[in-house]
Amino acid sequence: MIKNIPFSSITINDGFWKQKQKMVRENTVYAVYDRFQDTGRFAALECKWKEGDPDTAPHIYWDSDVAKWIEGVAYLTALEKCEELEKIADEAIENIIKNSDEHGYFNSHYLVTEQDKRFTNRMCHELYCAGHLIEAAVAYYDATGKDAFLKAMCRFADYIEQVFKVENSAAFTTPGHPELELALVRLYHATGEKRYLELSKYFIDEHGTNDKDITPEQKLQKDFPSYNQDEMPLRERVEVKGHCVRALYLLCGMADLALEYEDKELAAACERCFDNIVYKRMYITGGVGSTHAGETFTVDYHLPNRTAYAETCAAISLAMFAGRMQCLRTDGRFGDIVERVLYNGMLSGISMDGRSFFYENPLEIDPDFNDVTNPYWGKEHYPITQRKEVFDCSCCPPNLLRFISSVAGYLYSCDEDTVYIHQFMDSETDYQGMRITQKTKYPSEGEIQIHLYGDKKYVAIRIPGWCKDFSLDQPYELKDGYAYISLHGETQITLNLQMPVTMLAANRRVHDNAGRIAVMRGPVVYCLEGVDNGEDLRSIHIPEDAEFVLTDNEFMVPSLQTKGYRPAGSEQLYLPAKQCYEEISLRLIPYYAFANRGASEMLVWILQK
Ligand code: FUB
Ligand code: ZN
Repeated sequence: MIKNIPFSSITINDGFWKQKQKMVRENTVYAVYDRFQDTGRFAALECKWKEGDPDTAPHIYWDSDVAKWIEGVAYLTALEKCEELEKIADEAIENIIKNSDEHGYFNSHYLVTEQDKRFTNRMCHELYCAGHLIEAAVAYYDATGKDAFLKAMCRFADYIEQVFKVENSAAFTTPGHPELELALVRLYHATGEKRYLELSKYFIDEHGTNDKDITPEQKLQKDFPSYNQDEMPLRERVEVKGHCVRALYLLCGMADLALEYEDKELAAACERCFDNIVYKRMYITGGVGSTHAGETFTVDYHLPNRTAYAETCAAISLAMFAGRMQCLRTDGRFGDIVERVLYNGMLSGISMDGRSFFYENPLEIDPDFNDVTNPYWGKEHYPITQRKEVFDCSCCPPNLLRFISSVAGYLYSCDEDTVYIHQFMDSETDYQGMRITQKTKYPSEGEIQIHLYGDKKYVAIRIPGWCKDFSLDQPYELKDGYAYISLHGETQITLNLQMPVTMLAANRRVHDNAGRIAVMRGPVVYCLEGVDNGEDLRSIHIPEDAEFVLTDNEFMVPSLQTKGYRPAGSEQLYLPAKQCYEEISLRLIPYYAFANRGASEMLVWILQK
């Protein structure tokens, strides 16, 4: 069985991800803590709120926000202890344990508002919050050896098993927001208790089969069952639908169980959904979610740029899913998607200083249009144009914290014969007698010096799908996107990935992008910003023979300079198609860096002349 090498066995030494991890350690973890303090998320764990109190009751998913923050602290602690953060986490954990009821149940909303309403409303996130608390408890135990939180979450999981699997006494059968499924697999790995794996399998097997899970009102809403992927048993799925984060956390649980039970049917359903996403429902940035209405997928090739939803959590959950797929079957396509998310659709969700965030990640911004209001129903929905420090639904900031802190977990997998190199980061790894070192300036440069020591027979290095020209200084065999090299003791390998600037077109069915190109270099998607290139970016053309020059490194990877053409200004609303164009110099920056210099137009898909 292929297993990922844990991030805690890997030290990121330098370069891109060293800086990003420094950012989350020094800024993000405290910025998110401060906002969660301000909004009462930590105080809610004390379960002291009562009817009539001035502040609002703890929200139904605040526990998940704090749980992801604790999980992020656990990952930072695993890499390098921090007394201050551990003290805060310990206090929060103490409150969770102290306020759990006699069954082991914890929920800072239901325990103080609707004691008798627990497990009566599938859409109120109880099992979702339980899942994130379980993940946090596992991570905290792995990082610190402190097992009180883990033991408390085992009691909670036992209670959930009793209510949902043994008694079947809840008002619903399966989680209304998947997350618990993947969390129970982690709890099984942490405790060795197979019944947690079996409880996860119970939820996956039951999902989409119980009429009890759809309320009469929901049945009246067209296609509502697809919102939480309830239309059919999961093994029959051929496409993704509904709420993106729900769908992707569910697919993570499905992939986990396909691996644990060698369930080929489940694995095939995962791969069909992966293909549907990657070939028909994903933005070039790795973002998913084509509408704010329901935060959902829509239909094939519907990928509007200005109203893209592309929630940060959805990008993160896509990388989590793809990371699991590479354990089910070795194919470079999965690592390609992890990489696309890493350097684009996830990273755009956090500012360069790590203190503010996007929930929605559009591919085009024009501030003039973002405030279009309608006298009848108010403001048309457009994503915000500047990052915020906290949201009413603040799921993305702590998700970014935990994801970036543990990003090294996407580097390597291994089985008995082979070590798989999926991603490129300047790092060193010491795991079960294997030592792997990477020296690289990736993604700014395509050279990776790899040094291996250990008893594996082969190393398989992912050759990114975007790379059309590479060199290796060792004999290799290319298979499914990986270069396989035989190992004989210590081995030094130099991989050179040529990364010319390339212009990509979208499938003709993606109507928003007709006649337009997007610019990439290596795994990084680029964009134009008004702050560099003036107004009305959508009318700028780039010639198909454009030459690009690498310029500054203001945003960690090279910015690009090229020639563009802007149509001569006109006050006419409609005018002769044959226009005069003025030649202009254009600056392109990495998409992840947009909106760090004030409100500005932004454009990924640029007209091609
Ligand atoms: O549902 C609460 C949060 O909203 C979850 O983290 C995600 O589903 C996000 O869409
Ligand atoms: Zn989110």
